Amino acid sequence: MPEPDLPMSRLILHVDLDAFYASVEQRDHPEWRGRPLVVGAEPGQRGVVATCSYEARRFGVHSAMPIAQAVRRLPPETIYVRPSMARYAKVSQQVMGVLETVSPVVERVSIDEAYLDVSGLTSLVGPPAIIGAQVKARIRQAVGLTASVGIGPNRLIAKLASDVQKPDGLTVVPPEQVGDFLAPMPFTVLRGIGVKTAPRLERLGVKTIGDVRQLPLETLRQHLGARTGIQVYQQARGLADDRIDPARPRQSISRETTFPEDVSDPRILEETLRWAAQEVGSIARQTRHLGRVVTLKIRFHPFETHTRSRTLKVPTADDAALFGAAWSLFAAEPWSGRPVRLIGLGISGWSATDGGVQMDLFETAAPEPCPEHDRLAATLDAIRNRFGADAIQRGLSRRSPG
Ligand code: DCP
Ligand code: MG
Repeated sequence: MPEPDLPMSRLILHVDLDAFYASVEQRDHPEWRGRPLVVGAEPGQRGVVATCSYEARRFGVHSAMPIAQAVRRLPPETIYVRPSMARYAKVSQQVMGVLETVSPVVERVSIDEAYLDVSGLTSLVGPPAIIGAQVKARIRQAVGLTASVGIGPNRLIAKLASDVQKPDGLTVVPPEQVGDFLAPMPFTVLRGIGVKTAPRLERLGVKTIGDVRQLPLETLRQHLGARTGIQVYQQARGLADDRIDPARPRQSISRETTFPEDVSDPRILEETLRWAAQEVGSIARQTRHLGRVVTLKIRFHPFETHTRSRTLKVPTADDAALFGAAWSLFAAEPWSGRPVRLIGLGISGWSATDGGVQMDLFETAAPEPCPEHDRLAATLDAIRNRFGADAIQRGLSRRSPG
């Protein structure tokens, strides 16, 4: 079968801040710069690392590692701080504001990362490397933080490119270099490869994306199913989604955490789900999605995965409602004490008919049947900025989910 041509037209930029929470802390506390720093649970308490500075990563510490394990690895001069979500959310808003001055087509995908379509900028600004350097410089100027930028013909290439030279990286992958760029990477970075599909490819002797490219489409369809087969076939050739849409209707919005070591402490699971709810809620509000269906995903050692869903009476994008629903799904099962490999939550079941996105609830006064609920959802981020995340969390967690 002939190799398909790569699309020539789009220029997609992915930007991801470096060690985001930790970098904000080092920015605001100059005496902490250049030192290992962990943002997350307090040492001696239960909980996990939210993130850590690159100085701490040298000791093998990373996000979602239990704090006790991190403490064992890190030197005594390490700084430990609790997260200040309000501050990070504010910096995130500032960064997204900067990106909107670069291109009108910005899609925020998490607290510290976004995609931009910069196709139209080459004639105005210059080649992709200049555009990327400008984005980094503007972020640094506005908020004093470094970001890593990847530029390529689509989302997949841009995202992988932003990751290869972290921190403070800038990687441009022109269409004609996409094949060489992907070939040595592990095939697991491709979208759609999960715990079921990865072993199937491994049994075929596949390790890298270059190996995947050696397989005929028919073989991939046979082993992965028709849909995933063709998706993996195309991605291995650098073909992927190149649409950037600030308010893209999505099937679902979700966040999950895979623990480096299995966790059975319910407090760690609770804290991790709270973080996921904050991320999901924040993205849903930003992209104007209200969903009715909250899904809890959990995986026990080694690959036993369960999902449980609950349909809420009132559609929501509210962190506390999301967390409450997911946590009650967890509590309703006889899972207590079992070692958990992965936990996460998602929202779907959008409430409107206009392509899944309901704008009105955010624009106008909150509707029946629960005005208080929707007003709270819409203003949650603003209140967080003023009073701090803890105040909000305590206040909302007393309300009943849904
Ligand atoms: N985060 C978290 N818990 C996780 C993963 C992330 O609380 N399991 C938070 C802390 C991070 C922020 O989200 O600072 C952004 O996540 P990233 O995956 O982008 O990680 P960092 O920005 O910290 O590091 P990197 O330089 O690898 O992007
Ligand atoms: Mg980051």
